[in-house]
Amino acid sequence: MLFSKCGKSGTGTIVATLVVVLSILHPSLTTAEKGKPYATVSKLDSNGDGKVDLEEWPKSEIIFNKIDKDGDGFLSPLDFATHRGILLPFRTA
Ligand SMILES: [Ca+2]
Ligand SMILES: [Ca+2]
Repeated sequence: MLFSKCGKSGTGTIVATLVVVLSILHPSLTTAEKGKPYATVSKLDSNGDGKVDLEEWPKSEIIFNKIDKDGDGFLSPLDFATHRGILLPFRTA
């Protein structure tokens, strides 16, 4: 038992159960930490339209086009998530 050292009254078991329940209810708690596609977009999005265009993109156009999976000329959170092979987490901010 992973949390068996946490206490004599079973607190560790309760905490472990909560962690499992939370990770089932909110898979975004784990996936959001993995890629942060929303954070990536908001960091680069200087005109605030919610996506990154080529002028806002600091790297090469070749990389831009690789990440732009739907080919609309903008990098959205979904483009980044798809590019990184992760599910787009629920938006929390
Ligand atoms: Ca933008
Ligand atoms: Ca796109």
